[in-house]
This record gives sequence, structure tokens and C-alpha cells, in this order.
Amino acid sequence: MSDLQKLYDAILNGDAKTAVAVTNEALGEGADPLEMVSRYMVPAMDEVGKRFECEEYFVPELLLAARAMKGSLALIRPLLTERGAEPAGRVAIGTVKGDLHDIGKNLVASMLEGGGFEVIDLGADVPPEKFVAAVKEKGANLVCLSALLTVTMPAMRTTIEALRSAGVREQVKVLIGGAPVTQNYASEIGADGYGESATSAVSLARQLVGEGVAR
Ligand code: B12
Repeated sequence: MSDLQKLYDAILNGDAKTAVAVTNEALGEGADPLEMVSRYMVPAMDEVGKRFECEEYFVPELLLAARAMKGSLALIRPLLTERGAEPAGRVAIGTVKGDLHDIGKNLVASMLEGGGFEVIDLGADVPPEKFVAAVKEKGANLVCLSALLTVTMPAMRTTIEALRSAGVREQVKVLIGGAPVTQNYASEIGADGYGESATSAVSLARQLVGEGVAR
């Protein structure tokens, strides 16, 4: 049986090629995809987050790790669906209108995927109406908003107002984050939660909408 510690190490080291190869080999040998995600891949991303927080890792390492995680997840995701595992929730995530920073948002999206959520990634510079459409047409039950600029933070409020005007605010939870965002701001604009990191995003998302299928 493949040594899944190698999968953990490959993600931690941002080695997408090895992560994909080990994932392929392990799946071929009948490894449990849920266990691979919850025991090796998510903990590897947790460790990446910790190393980033203590300035041992920087943005390039984060991006490489996220890419390795995504490579493995691309192989695992169809199997999770096949075995009928219900997603922990359906998330529409995006960086708000006017803001092009998407590194943190991508990391949050990858972590949520690794945590068993179905993720609809709307990209960066996303106008409020696109979030509304994701809720109405795709049935998202959690909306995650990211902003890195103080001048784009008000677009979070506008997005929440748009959800309200469209009559869908009550059927979704709204989680916000990004370097300049705070819990106070979340309370002020009527968001349901604020997360300061990609790892906290997963536990908060679980608290807000789901039980979690991957742990
Ligand atoms: C990389 C970068 C860029 C890149 C972005 C590339 C990309 N594809 O993302 C480029 C070069 C394009 C860029 C452009 C600009 N940038 Co810039 N940029 C940065 C920089 C250096 C790093 C941001 C980053 O990726 N951090 C790493 C990620 C992992 O962290 P994060 O995004 O904070 O995300 C984490 C958490 O916040 C959280 N999180 C994030 N989103 C969410 C969402 C949810 C729901 C949750 C729960 C959690 C969560 O989880 C993430 C992972 O733990 C920051 C400085 C900094 N240290 O933040 C400046 C910074 C954000 N930029 C800044 C500025 C001013 C600009 C420009 C206006 C510069 C200019 N004059 O053109 C433009 C704006 C363009 C635009 N319209 O958006 C300022 C903002 C100042 C302010 N207070 O508003 C900063 C702070 C730099 C500075 N010190 O002045 N930038």
C-alpha cells in the first residue's frame, strides 16, 4: 500500500507532480479517498497555513501547496461524488467587485473543497448580482466574500444588500475574510461570520452550514 505520508509531504512541499502520482497510485490500490483528504491532505494545508503565519512560508509556497492540493483533489473529487457522499454544503466564493486579489480566496476555496464542500468559484472582481445568481440558480447555501483592499470592503456590504433585495438573504449564510477585514466589520455589515485564515474558514463554514463529510 502506498505511503500516504508522501502525499502529506508533497502538498506541504508544493510538489504537485508527486502529489498527483501518489494520489493515483493510492487510489489504484484502493485507498479510501475520504481518509486521504481528511488525514493527509487537509492536515498538510493546515501545516502550510501555520508555516505561513510564522513567516516560514511565503506566498509562493502557499500557491505551490494549493496547486498540489488541487491536483490531488481533481482525482479524488469524482470518487467522492460516486460514493454518494453528500457535500457538507454548497459554497459560492469570490473576491468582491473592484478587487483583483485572489490568492487568499483561492486558498480558502481549496481548503473548503478539501473539507468536503462543493465550491462554486466565481473568481475575482465579482459583482453582487453574480453572487445572487449563484444562490438562486446553483443553490449555494454559503456565500464567501474576500476583499484585500480597504476601498473594496464596502462591496461586501453591497453584496449582502443585493442578497437581501433579491429575497435570498435568509436562505444563505455569509462568511467574509481578507487581510483588512475584521469581526467588527462583519457584525457591522450583517455578515454571519468572519474568518481570518483559510483554515478557520473551514471550521466556520462547518459551524454555519454543515456537519462535514471529510472528517
Ligand atoms: C499579491 C498582492 C497583489 C497582487 C495580487 C495578485 C493576485 N492574483 O491575487 C497584485 C500585484 C495584482 C496587486 C494589486 C494591487 N494591490 Co496588492 N497586494 C498584494 C499583497 C502583496 C499580498 C496579498 C496576498 O495574496 N496575500 C497572501 C494571501 C494568502 O493572504 P490573504 O489574501 O490575506 O488571505 C488570507 C486571509 O486574509 C483569509 N481570507 C482571504 N479571503 C478570505 C475570504 C473568506 C470568506 C475567509 C473566511 C477568509 C479569507 O484567508 C487567506 C489565507 O489564510 C498585499 C500585501 C499583504 N501582505 O497582504 C498587497 C495589498 C493588499 N495590495 C495593495 C494595493 C494598494 C494594491 C493596488 C491598489 C496597487 C496599485 N497601486 O495598483 C492593486 C489593486 C488591484 C485591484 N484592483 O485589486 C495594498 C492594500 C492597501 C489597502 N489597505 O487597501 C496591500 C495591503 C499592500 C500594501 N501594504 O500597501 N496586489
